[in-house]
Amino acid sequence: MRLSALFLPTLKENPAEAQIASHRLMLRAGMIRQSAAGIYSWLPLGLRVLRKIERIVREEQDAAGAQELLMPTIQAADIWRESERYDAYGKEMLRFKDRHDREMLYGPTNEELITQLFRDNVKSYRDLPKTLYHIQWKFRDEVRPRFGVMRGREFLMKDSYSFDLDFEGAKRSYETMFTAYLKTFKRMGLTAIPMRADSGAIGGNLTHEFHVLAETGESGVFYDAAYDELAAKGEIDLEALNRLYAATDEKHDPNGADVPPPERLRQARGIEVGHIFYFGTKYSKLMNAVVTGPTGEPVTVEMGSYGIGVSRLVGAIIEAYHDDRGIMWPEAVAPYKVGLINLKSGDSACDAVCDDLYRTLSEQNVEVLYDDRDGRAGVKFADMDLIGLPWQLVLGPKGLAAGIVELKNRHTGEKHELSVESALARLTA
Ligand code: 5CA
Repeated sequence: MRLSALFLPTLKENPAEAQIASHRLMLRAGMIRQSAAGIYSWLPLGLRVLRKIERIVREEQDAAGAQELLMPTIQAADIWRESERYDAYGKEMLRFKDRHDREMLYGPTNEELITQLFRDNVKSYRDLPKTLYHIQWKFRDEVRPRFGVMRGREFLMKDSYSFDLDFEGAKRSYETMFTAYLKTFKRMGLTAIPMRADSGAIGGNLTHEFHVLAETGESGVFYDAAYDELAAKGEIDLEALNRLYAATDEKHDPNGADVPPPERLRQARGIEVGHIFYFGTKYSKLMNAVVTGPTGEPVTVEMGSYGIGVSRLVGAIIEAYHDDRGIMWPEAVAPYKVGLINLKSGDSACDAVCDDLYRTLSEQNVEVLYDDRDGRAGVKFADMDLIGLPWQLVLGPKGLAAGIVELKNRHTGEKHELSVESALARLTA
């Protein structure tokens, strides 16, 4: 993409309404614009990141055996009456009537709809287990939408739902998702700490919130230092993890684990990027999701639900990866891998070499944003640092004369002067 053509409305000043870094930077880097409180348009640069996160989430869900479908954003009120949540949900649910005076709502989550789909279409234990998911926009009329996409009213969520014949099966489905979540966040460059959440009676041990550590997180998190060691391994022993102390704000471990000694107690703030939950027959009982079991008896299915805040993750990743000049995208979710800076656009020699680099990289499927604008070098450097592409490839008349380009790593700040060929080799390796 040529920057001269890209719809990228960057801002020089910090917008007054933004209180945290990710919100500020998403506005300044031209990723989003607010359309109403907690409701955003995603501009091209922001949308590319959102899509990359979505793709990682999708790949890991598919790898875990979950199947994608797509449910609508608008739902009928009836099914929410069946589950007895229509009144209980309160003002967070956006309700309205269609032209026939039927009560409708903009879905805040999809337990009801998926349970209806399941009960109308699955009749036998032979069709179990099943885990189904979608990636869809939700609406929750939050009292205090804030921090940009972190707590929006309209937001993109991945939600999966598992259906099993018995508790053992449900536990397996839960553990499969648990592992998939760790892999998912790790691929985005994030360490997400799984914290047992308080679920009341039904969930027991089987509910976790995944928190990305960040100073601006909305939740206080307290956990055993051994968590970090377990999390680093990738494949996590859920039993071992569940024995460790972990608690959110109230400092009370829902599982009753003892508070570790001070030297092993980690205290931080966290952003909840995922939440998984076993809820047994809560919905299947009320909504009559029953299959025929192996001996012909009716079995009410066991369910769980598994959410990831896809749009919130964009903000969470920025909270984890930025400095005072801008964003520092991990490569897996960066909108482009390389920013190519032409220091003297309009100079025929510089243009020729840059155009050539741009073409060669594009042909090799390296995603390049090419700053071909007329303008001062300082502005180009500042914009490139702001939008935070992992690599900057800089070419000016001086370098050109000596046959070299500069390759800068946005994370480390390291700069290398290289021949055009070796810069290309590095970026395409
Ligand atoms: N159906 C369940 C799946 S467990 C559910 O809705 N869970 S949830 O309420 O915890 O939401 C799942 C994830 O969506 C949260 O972990 C969070 O990352 C994200 N999320 C929730 N509310 C918002 C919001 N207002 N703005 C942005 N992301 C949100």
